[in-house]
Amino acid sequence: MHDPSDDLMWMRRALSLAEGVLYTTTPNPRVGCVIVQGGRLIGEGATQPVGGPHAEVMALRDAQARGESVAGATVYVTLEPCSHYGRTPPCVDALVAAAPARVVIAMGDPNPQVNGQGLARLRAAGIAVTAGVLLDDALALNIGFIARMHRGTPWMWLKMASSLDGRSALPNGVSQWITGPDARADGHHWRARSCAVLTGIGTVLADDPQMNVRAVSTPRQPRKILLDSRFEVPLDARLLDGAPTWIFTAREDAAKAAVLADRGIVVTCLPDAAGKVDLTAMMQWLGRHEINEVHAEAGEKLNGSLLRTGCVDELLLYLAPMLLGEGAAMAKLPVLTQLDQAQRYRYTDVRQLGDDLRVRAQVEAR
Ligand code: AOF
Ligand code: ZN
Repeated sequence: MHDPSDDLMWMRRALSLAEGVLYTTTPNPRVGCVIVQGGRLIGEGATQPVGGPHAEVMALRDAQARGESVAGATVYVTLEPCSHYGRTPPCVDALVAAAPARVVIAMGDPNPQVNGQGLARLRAAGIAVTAGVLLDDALALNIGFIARMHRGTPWMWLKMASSLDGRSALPNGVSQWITGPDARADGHHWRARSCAVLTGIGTVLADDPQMNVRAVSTPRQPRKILLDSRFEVPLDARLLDGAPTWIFTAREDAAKAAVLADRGIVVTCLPDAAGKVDLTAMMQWLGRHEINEVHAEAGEKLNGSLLRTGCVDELLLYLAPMLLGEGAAMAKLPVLTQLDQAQRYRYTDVRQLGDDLRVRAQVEAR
């Protein structure tokens, strides 16, 4: 018989391997795999950057390199092994060939090309399967991949920094720095794990930000997304350097788009009835282009639009222990007349980072 506490211990290790590739696997999910023979770890691995081997193949290779046989072993993997030919061949084929006695997974693969077939193929080959070990941790690790597979759009978190009274800038525009270095570094961790960092033209014109990852080390810079309804972006904006940028506009300017295209910048015109960028259409466009997680960081106007249109799944709030009185709000939202009109959130995590608080909250279904 298997000891459930062993299953938890090895799955925890597989999850931490997946955590170790948090910044690098997009658009693929982060997956970790551990192979155990007679209570001894004989191989482990994690998903390689897109087009490279999956976690299971890395772990099987690791076992082989150590001269270990996987026959009769237990394989712990944080996601159901794939059963399809994508950019790489099916992991179930490699597993069946290696003949472990048992495969333990945390969560099924929501990819419709897999979706249970991986487990079915393992069982058909006589391999025992246990599913659902540390399921919630596995779900959190790939929240964007799951959202894209289920609903076709990415998971978006909106990062905002403010005083305790919710002010994100002084009336004269000064906003650097409300929160301290620990909160800023944490913000860069969230940028680094995202597939794309999104901001608006207001922020570009006011601050000329780079919108890249600097405070944490990463081999991959996220893509950048600029929302620019009137297509006003200056050609020397710092955001346009570095990782490739996608610009969404509501105004055609073929000549300017051509100049940007030469620099690898894709401009897409997606106007709504009011002459702004159609944010719902943009989210669908991003889903079709394999964006799992969007880190949004903008000014009060775009923040308000993203919230109002239901693009935002999660708030990532950094709260500095100060009061500013007057100043810009975190987000410009319509005036309400009754409390039950307010969008509600559920706190998922609260912690102190340096002098500041970080509050995470997920949107409640309305
Ligand atoms: C696994 N192990 O480590 C990952 C899996 O194009 P491919 O061949 O890289 O396949 C990508 C799909 O494979 C992805 O959409 C998801 O369904 C699954 N990811 N599967 O067995 C892994 N990253
Ligand atoms: Zn695979």
